[in-house]
Amino acid sequence: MPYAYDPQNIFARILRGEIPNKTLLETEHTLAFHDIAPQAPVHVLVIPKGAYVTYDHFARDASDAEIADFHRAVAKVCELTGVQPGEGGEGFRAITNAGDHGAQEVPHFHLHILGGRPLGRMLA
Ligand code: DGP
Repeated sequence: MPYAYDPQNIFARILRGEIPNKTLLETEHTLAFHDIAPQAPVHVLVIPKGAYVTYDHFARDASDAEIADFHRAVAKVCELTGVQPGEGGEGFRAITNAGDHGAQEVPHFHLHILGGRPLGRMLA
């Protein structure tokens, strides 16, 4: 069944306050927190509070308000972490893994924001 959401996934538990996290930003529809196993000096996960499994699920079913709030939160994370190119930062990478071929581990949609060091060229 596509987009079957597991309410026991780790990010759902973080959203319910059952597991601690290092929150960077919280808005009405979005939470951003530091990854537990950072792959770069900046490694923040941005997640919607709604129950969406993957990016395409979110983009299909979330309200315009949720989608706008999410992307504004991404921009705010870039500002807060100082990675935004053009505003004094040196740049970042945004990644979302989806499904088996995408090697998604946590089945709650999340965007990785990575930065703080040169990340090299990577498309796959
Ligand atoms: P992905 O492979 O895209 O599903 O990445 C899942 C990420 O979630 C991975 O970078 C590690 C992170 N992660 C897993 N469990 C926790 C947790 O309990 N807290 C935090 N902050 N991050 C977690």
